[in-house]
Amino acid sequence: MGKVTIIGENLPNMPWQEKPEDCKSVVWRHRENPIIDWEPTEKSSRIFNSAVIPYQNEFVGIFRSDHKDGIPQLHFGRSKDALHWEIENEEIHWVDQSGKPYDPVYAYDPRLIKIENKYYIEWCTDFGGAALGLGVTEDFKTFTRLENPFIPFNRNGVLFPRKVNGNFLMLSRPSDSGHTPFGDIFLSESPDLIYWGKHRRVMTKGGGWWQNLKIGSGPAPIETSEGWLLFYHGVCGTCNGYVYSFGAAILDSNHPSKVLYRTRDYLMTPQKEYETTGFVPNVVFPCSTLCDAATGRIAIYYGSADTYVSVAYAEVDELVRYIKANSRLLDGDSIEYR
Ligand code: BMA
Repeated sequence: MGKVTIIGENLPNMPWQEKPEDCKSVVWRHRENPIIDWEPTEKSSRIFNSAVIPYQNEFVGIFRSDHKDGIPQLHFGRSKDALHWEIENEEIHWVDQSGKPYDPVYAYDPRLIKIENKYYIEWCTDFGGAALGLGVTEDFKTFTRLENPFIPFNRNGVLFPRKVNGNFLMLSRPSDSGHTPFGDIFLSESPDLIYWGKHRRVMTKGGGWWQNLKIGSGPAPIETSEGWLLFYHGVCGTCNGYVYSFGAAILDSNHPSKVLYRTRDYLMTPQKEYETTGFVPNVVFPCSTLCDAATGRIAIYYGSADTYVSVAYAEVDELVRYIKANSRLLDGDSIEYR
C-alpha cells in the first residue's frame, strides 16, 4: 500500500497542531480546547455538535445552539482561522422552495457539505417526530429547506460529498422518539434529493463496549485513495448513563454500503474535563472535518459534553493504516455483500 492520500481540495489555512511527542493515539486534541465555551451568544446557553466548512478563503459554520429556553436551533457563524468564531445571535430562518418562511420547531446536530457548488445542511428536526431536515444554501444568506428525506424517526443524516454511480448518497440512523437505546447506520440513494431508495444497512452496533448500544455517522465521509473514511460515534450504556465515543471506518469507494475496515477500539473517548463534565457528561460527538489534500491533515470538529465545541487532529496516512491494522468487522455489517 502506497501513502494514503485525501482525494479533495487543498486547504493550507486550516487549523493544525503537530502531534505531541507523548501522544500514543492517532487522534490528538487541540491544545486550546474547547474553542467555544458556555453562553457564546446572548440567546445561546451552549453551542456544541456543529459543522464548519471553507468558504471564500475563510470559514463558515452551522452551529447547534441550545437556547436558554432549552430549545435547540441552528445559528450561522464566520471565522478567519476556523478556531475563533463570530456566531450570530439570531437563529437561521428558513424558507421553503416557494420562498415562504419554514422554520423548524427545533433543530440540532447539523452536518454541512458542499456538493457541486451548493452547500447542503442536514439536521435533526421535528417532522411529526424526530426526523431528518435537509436544506441548501449558495450564499449563507438564504437558507432553503428541501423535502424531508425520510419519515420519523431518524437522526444523524449525512450526505456524501459527491454522487456515486449517478446518485446522491445519505447515511442515516433510524431511531425512536427518545434517547434511542439502539441504532445502526444505513445508506440510501437518490437521483434528485427527493426520492430515496436502495436502502442498505452499512454497519451495526456491537463489538467492543464503546459501540455496543448504538452507532451514528459523524462528519461527511472523506474520500481517500483507500476508500471513504467515515468517523462515527459509538454509544454504550453505563450505570451512570450513556457514554459517547468515536471511531472510524473505511467504506468501499464504489459501493459505500460495503465496510472494508472499522476500528475495534475507539479513537477517542471522553477523557478531558471538557468532555467528561458539562450539561451531559461523557460525550464526544464529531460532526464535521476540515481536510488538506496536499498534506493529508484532518481537523475533526466535535461537540464535547453537550456544552462545548472542540477540535482534534489526525493525519490520513497514519490514521488509515491504523484503522486497517486494528479492524474488527461485525456479522451484521454490509449484509448485501455476504
Ligand atoms: C443524542 C443527540 C446528541 C447528543 C447526545 C448526547 O441523542 O441528542 O445531540 O450529543 O444525544 O446527549
